[in-house]
Amino acid sequence: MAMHTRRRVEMDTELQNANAYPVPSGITMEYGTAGFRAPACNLPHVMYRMGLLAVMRARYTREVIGVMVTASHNPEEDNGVKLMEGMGEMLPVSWERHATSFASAHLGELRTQLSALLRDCPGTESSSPAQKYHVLIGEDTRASSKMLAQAVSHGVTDLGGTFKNFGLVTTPQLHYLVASHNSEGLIGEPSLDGYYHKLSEAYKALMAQSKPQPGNEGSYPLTMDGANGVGAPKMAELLSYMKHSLSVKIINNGESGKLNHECGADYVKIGQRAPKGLQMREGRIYCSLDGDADRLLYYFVDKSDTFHLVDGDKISTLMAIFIQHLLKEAQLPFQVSVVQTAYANGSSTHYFEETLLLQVYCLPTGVKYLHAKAKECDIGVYFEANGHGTAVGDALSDLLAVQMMLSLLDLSLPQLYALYTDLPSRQLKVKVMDRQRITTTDAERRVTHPDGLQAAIEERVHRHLQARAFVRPSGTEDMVRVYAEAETQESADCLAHEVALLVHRLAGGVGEEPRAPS
Ligand code: NG1
Ligand code: ZN
Repeated sequence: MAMHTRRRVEMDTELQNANAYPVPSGITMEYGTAGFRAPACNLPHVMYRMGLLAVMRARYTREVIGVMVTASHNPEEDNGVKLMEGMGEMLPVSWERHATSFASAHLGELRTQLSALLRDCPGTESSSPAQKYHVLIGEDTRASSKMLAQAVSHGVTDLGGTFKNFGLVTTPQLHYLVASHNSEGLIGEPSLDGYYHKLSEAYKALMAQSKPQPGNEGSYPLTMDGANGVGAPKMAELLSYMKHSLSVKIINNGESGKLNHECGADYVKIGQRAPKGLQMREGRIYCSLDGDADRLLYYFVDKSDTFHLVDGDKISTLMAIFIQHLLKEAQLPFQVSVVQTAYANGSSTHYFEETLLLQVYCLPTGVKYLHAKAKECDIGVYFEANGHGTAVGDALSDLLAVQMMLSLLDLSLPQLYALYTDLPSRQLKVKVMDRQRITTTDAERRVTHPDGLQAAIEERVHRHLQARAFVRPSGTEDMVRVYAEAETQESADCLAHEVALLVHRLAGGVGEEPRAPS
């Protein structure tokens, strides 16, 4: 009874900021692969509610919870939020539905949902005052991020939680801060200084084992495109810890350009071209981050100025080779497996299976799925083709890892690129009335609804050589994504366009029919 009274008091006297965050009419959102994403103006109420949910989750897990305000590679006008916990993992799938129902709950419903969650919290009755529930907040460089982070903090304090807003951090830096807080410093000092220190010292120690050879990676200067986002200033901070062990020229550092606009990892990957304005030169290597620095891609031009992309698949190739090499040296019998999504280039899958003789798994889009599968393996290597790797996908640590592995294997980026030849591919987007009407199976490689769409896709695929195509609703944009690959670029472009037309016709396309890629 006493327990019941205490809970009621909590619910009745708090939520004093709730009235400042009403749910706008006609807006419903789903907590997807990357949390919530939407135009920033539609998000204040969601942020406030995620502050509340973070405290509930902290209560439930007895751990410090992170809330990152970012929309990653989306345009500057969008924003988003995702929760992270424990050792920096994503919110478990079982709590995503709470996030979804909180996001559109009006005050009365919110109280009911909070009470229901509280009832389910193990050991709530014996817990000490709410002050022990602590939330770490991070923001990207978007103009809206400050105000939205403040809305999160209002949610936290309304439930009696405490928070620390770290301000501008990369998404992976917040993952680190959460994990290091929860491990009481075991994985490093819970501060940005601790993060930089840990990364730079590990890099220096590993690089001390490399014997620079003429013509190896040491002689390829690196230029990094920061997507005009948070990764640029954070890379500059990291470099100040590296002393002379790494030199990187940073472009698109946010001083003049717009976030993710004609630059950044998504622009480079989708368009298979350099960021706008970058004059690439043979003999240099280049890389791009996305807006919150959890994706990394490399690229270079050859003698004839042809652009070549070293994407997430090629980075996982490098990692798998490196780990195999270490296992061989140490004579350890572990099996290395590679976990991919349907977006992995068919040539990479073939190379892993046939040349490196590794087990390959295909999982639905979203690193949380890949991470879960990788944990079942002896050693699991995973990257999405777009350069998002590991559960936190830290582009800064991945950059150090790539530089280190190339150096220790005495391999150049063009040599890594040449290990196998990607099949030409094309990605397109189609706007439909309700993208959730499209359902898929077999790790998103086959459509199950609407009827007839899968058969029509297959019929088109058969018209092309070495071809494959699939469609799925995006979890981060209000779009259906189309992917096609085939023997030639022309064929891949044509197939992607044909499939996009099918989606438009059979799945309720909005506006004009999709145009052929130019
Ligand atoms: P959606 O919008 O669900 O396709 C995109 C990426 C994912 C993942 C998330 C989160 C592609 C095709 N999709 O998801 O791989 O990185 O963003 O950032 O690249
Ligand atoms: Zn990102």
